[in-house]
Amino acid sequence: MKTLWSRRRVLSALGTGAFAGALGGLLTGCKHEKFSAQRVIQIGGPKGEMVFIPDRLKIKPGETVTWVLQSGGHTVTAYHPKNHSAYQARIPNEAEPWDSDLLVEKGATFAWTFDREGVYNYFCRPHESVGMVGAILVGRPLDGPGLALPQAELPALARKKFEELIAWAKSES
Ligand SMILES: [Cu+2]
Repeated sequence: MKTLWSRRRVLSALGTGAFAGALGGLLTGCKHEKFSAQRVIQIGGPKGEMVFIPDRLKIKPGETVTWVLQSGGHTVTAYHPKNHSAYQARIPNEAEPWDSDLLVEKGATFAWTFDREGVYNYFCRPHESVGMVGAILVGRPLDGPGLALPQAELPALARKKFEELIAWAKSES
């Protein structure tokens, strides 16, 4: 029942009733104009593509991003040794890492609130090797692990994607 758990986690993270109403609409598949599209990331493309849409997102400190499963089975996982012992952190120092666990039911959601400024790199556990990765820029692109060039141990397609995402983040300063 990972989906239910995720929804509960999302709802518990909500700050206002208006936002909860908007999210309710989203979860039942309706478009809701009050729901900011800028803070929603689709997981998986309409034809099953292994991508996050958009793959890069700039938000303000304190804002919450909601990922919604559109297709396939995926995770939303921060690069951090707590989530995967093979990895160094690629999120700001002292920021908490997140991991959605596997989402498999269309419409399942995962939400995370970003308090600390900087660049956060994340990936999908099953599909990192095909470059299913993304970046969140919170506030300014402060120097930190998320701006470091990708380590050699990352799969080639993920590394290539991060070179592009890191260049984007730096250009947003
Ligand atoms: Cu995936």
